[in-house]
Amino acid sequence: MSHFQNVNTIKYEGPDSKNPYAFKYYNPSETINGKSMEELMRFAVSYWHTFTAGGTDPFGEGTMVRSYDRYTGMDLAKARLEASFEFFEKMDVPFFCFHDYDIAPESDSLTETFKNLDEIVAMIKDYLKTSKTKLLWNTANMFSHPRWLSGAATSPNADVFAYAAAKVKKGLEVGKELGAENYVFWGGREGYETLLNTDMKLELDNLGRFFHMAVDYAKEIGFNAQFLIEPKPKEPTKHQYDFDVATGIAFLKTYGLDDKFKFNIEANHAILAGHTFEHELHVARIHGMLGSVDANQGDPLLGWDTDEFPTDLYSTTLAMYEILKNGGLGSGGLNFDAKVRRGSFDPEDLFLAHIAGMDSFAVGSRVAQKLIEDKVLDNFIADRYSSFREGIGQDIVEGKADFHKLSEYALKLDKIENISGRQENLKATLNQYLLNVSRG
Ligand code: XUL
Ligand code: CO
Repeated sequence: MSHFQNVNTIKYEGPDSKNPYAFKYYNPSETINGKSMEELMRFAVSYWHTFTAGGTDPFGEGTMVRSYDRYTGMDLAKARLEASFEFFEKMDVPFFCFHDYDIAPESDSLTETFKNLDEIVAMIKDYLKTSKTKLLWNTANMFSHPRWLSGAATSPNADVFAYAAAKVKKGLEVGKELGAENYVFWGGREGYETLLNTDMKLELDNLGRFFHMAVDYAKEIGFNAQFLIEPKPKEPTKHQYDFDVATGIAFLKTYGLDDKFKFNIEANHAILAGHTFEHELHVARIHGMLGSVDANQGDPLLGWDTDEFPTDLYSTTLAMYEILKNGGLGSGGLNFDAKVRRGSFDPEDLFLAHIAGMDSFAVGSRVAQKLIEDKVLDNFIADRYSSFREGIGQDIVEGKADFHKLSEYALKLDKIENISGRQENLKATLNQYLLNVSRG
């Protein structure tokens, strides 16, 4: 049966198209710096927002109207799966992502939970034989069930730690079975509420131990996916341990894990951490740890993780700038960790939302590539730091200066001449590129 009978496969029709069910800017085969848009952006649909979530919020019930609403339990899981592969095909996306809990119902018995999972995983494996859409990453939900109330690998309860290990062990096996290119760790409840009841050192050491066990097990079973940490500063916990990329790097280096992990950076999480999306991408990139992206956007008027579909062209442009400078995302991709608003309850809205996100990133990729080609920012930045390419600056960079030499030099300086940072002009140039380049 068809779950989306009102929608056909979405095609590129160009910027003048008035067809809502067509891409205006995302042209999968168009080349950006030697890669097709499809290969460069590697879009993924997130199973949880698109198929599992029903539109509940803390104040109200779900609003989504879906073809599989009449089912429950495993029947619901199977109907959703059928809908998901129809959706992937019609959206023509190369990837999808899921938590174990999104694809198969959990029960209080771990044995039964794994049995449910195995049944659905076998079905996914069958779909993957003929589907163009592959698994970008999978992960374990270790935050929804009440057992995780004080964390998973950072729980004060060793039984919970063991349970979490069993879930991730299974997740790694599932990832291998389905050919996942990455495995994600988002620290759902890995954080704390108050130091009055928390042994932070033990919790962090345990998290380090947990990640080492995961690395060892993946190696043991020959699962070669890239491991990714997804930072988020708060929500659901008050103090989340993987606060942002910089905190994550410090953690990974402290526990000797920095060569085993990269980051999955989510736009809305960056904002919650008080950063821009591009800041987080940049920090990861300059440390060689930009792995994948959860593409969404927050709302500046709301202080929580609203997970909106990305439509802000400044943000997509500056994000694609970092991604292109990174030489692409390697085994990562742009996963729409984004949900339609409660008022957008039709199944068709799922297509319209993904089109909006994919078109926005397509514009961003074109504009960013042109900015890079024309060396607009590179030249400006090179000039701004030119004092480090000659004289005393070169000595500093080459390690030929110490405080004696620098102080001698400074004492002889008549006056210091700074140059303008030209921020406003650079923003105007960005606007000019956005308006001139976006149409392709
Ligand atoms: C939560 C979030 C998660 C992760 C995967 O804010 O982003 O969905 O992406 O667990
Ligand atoms: Co996410």
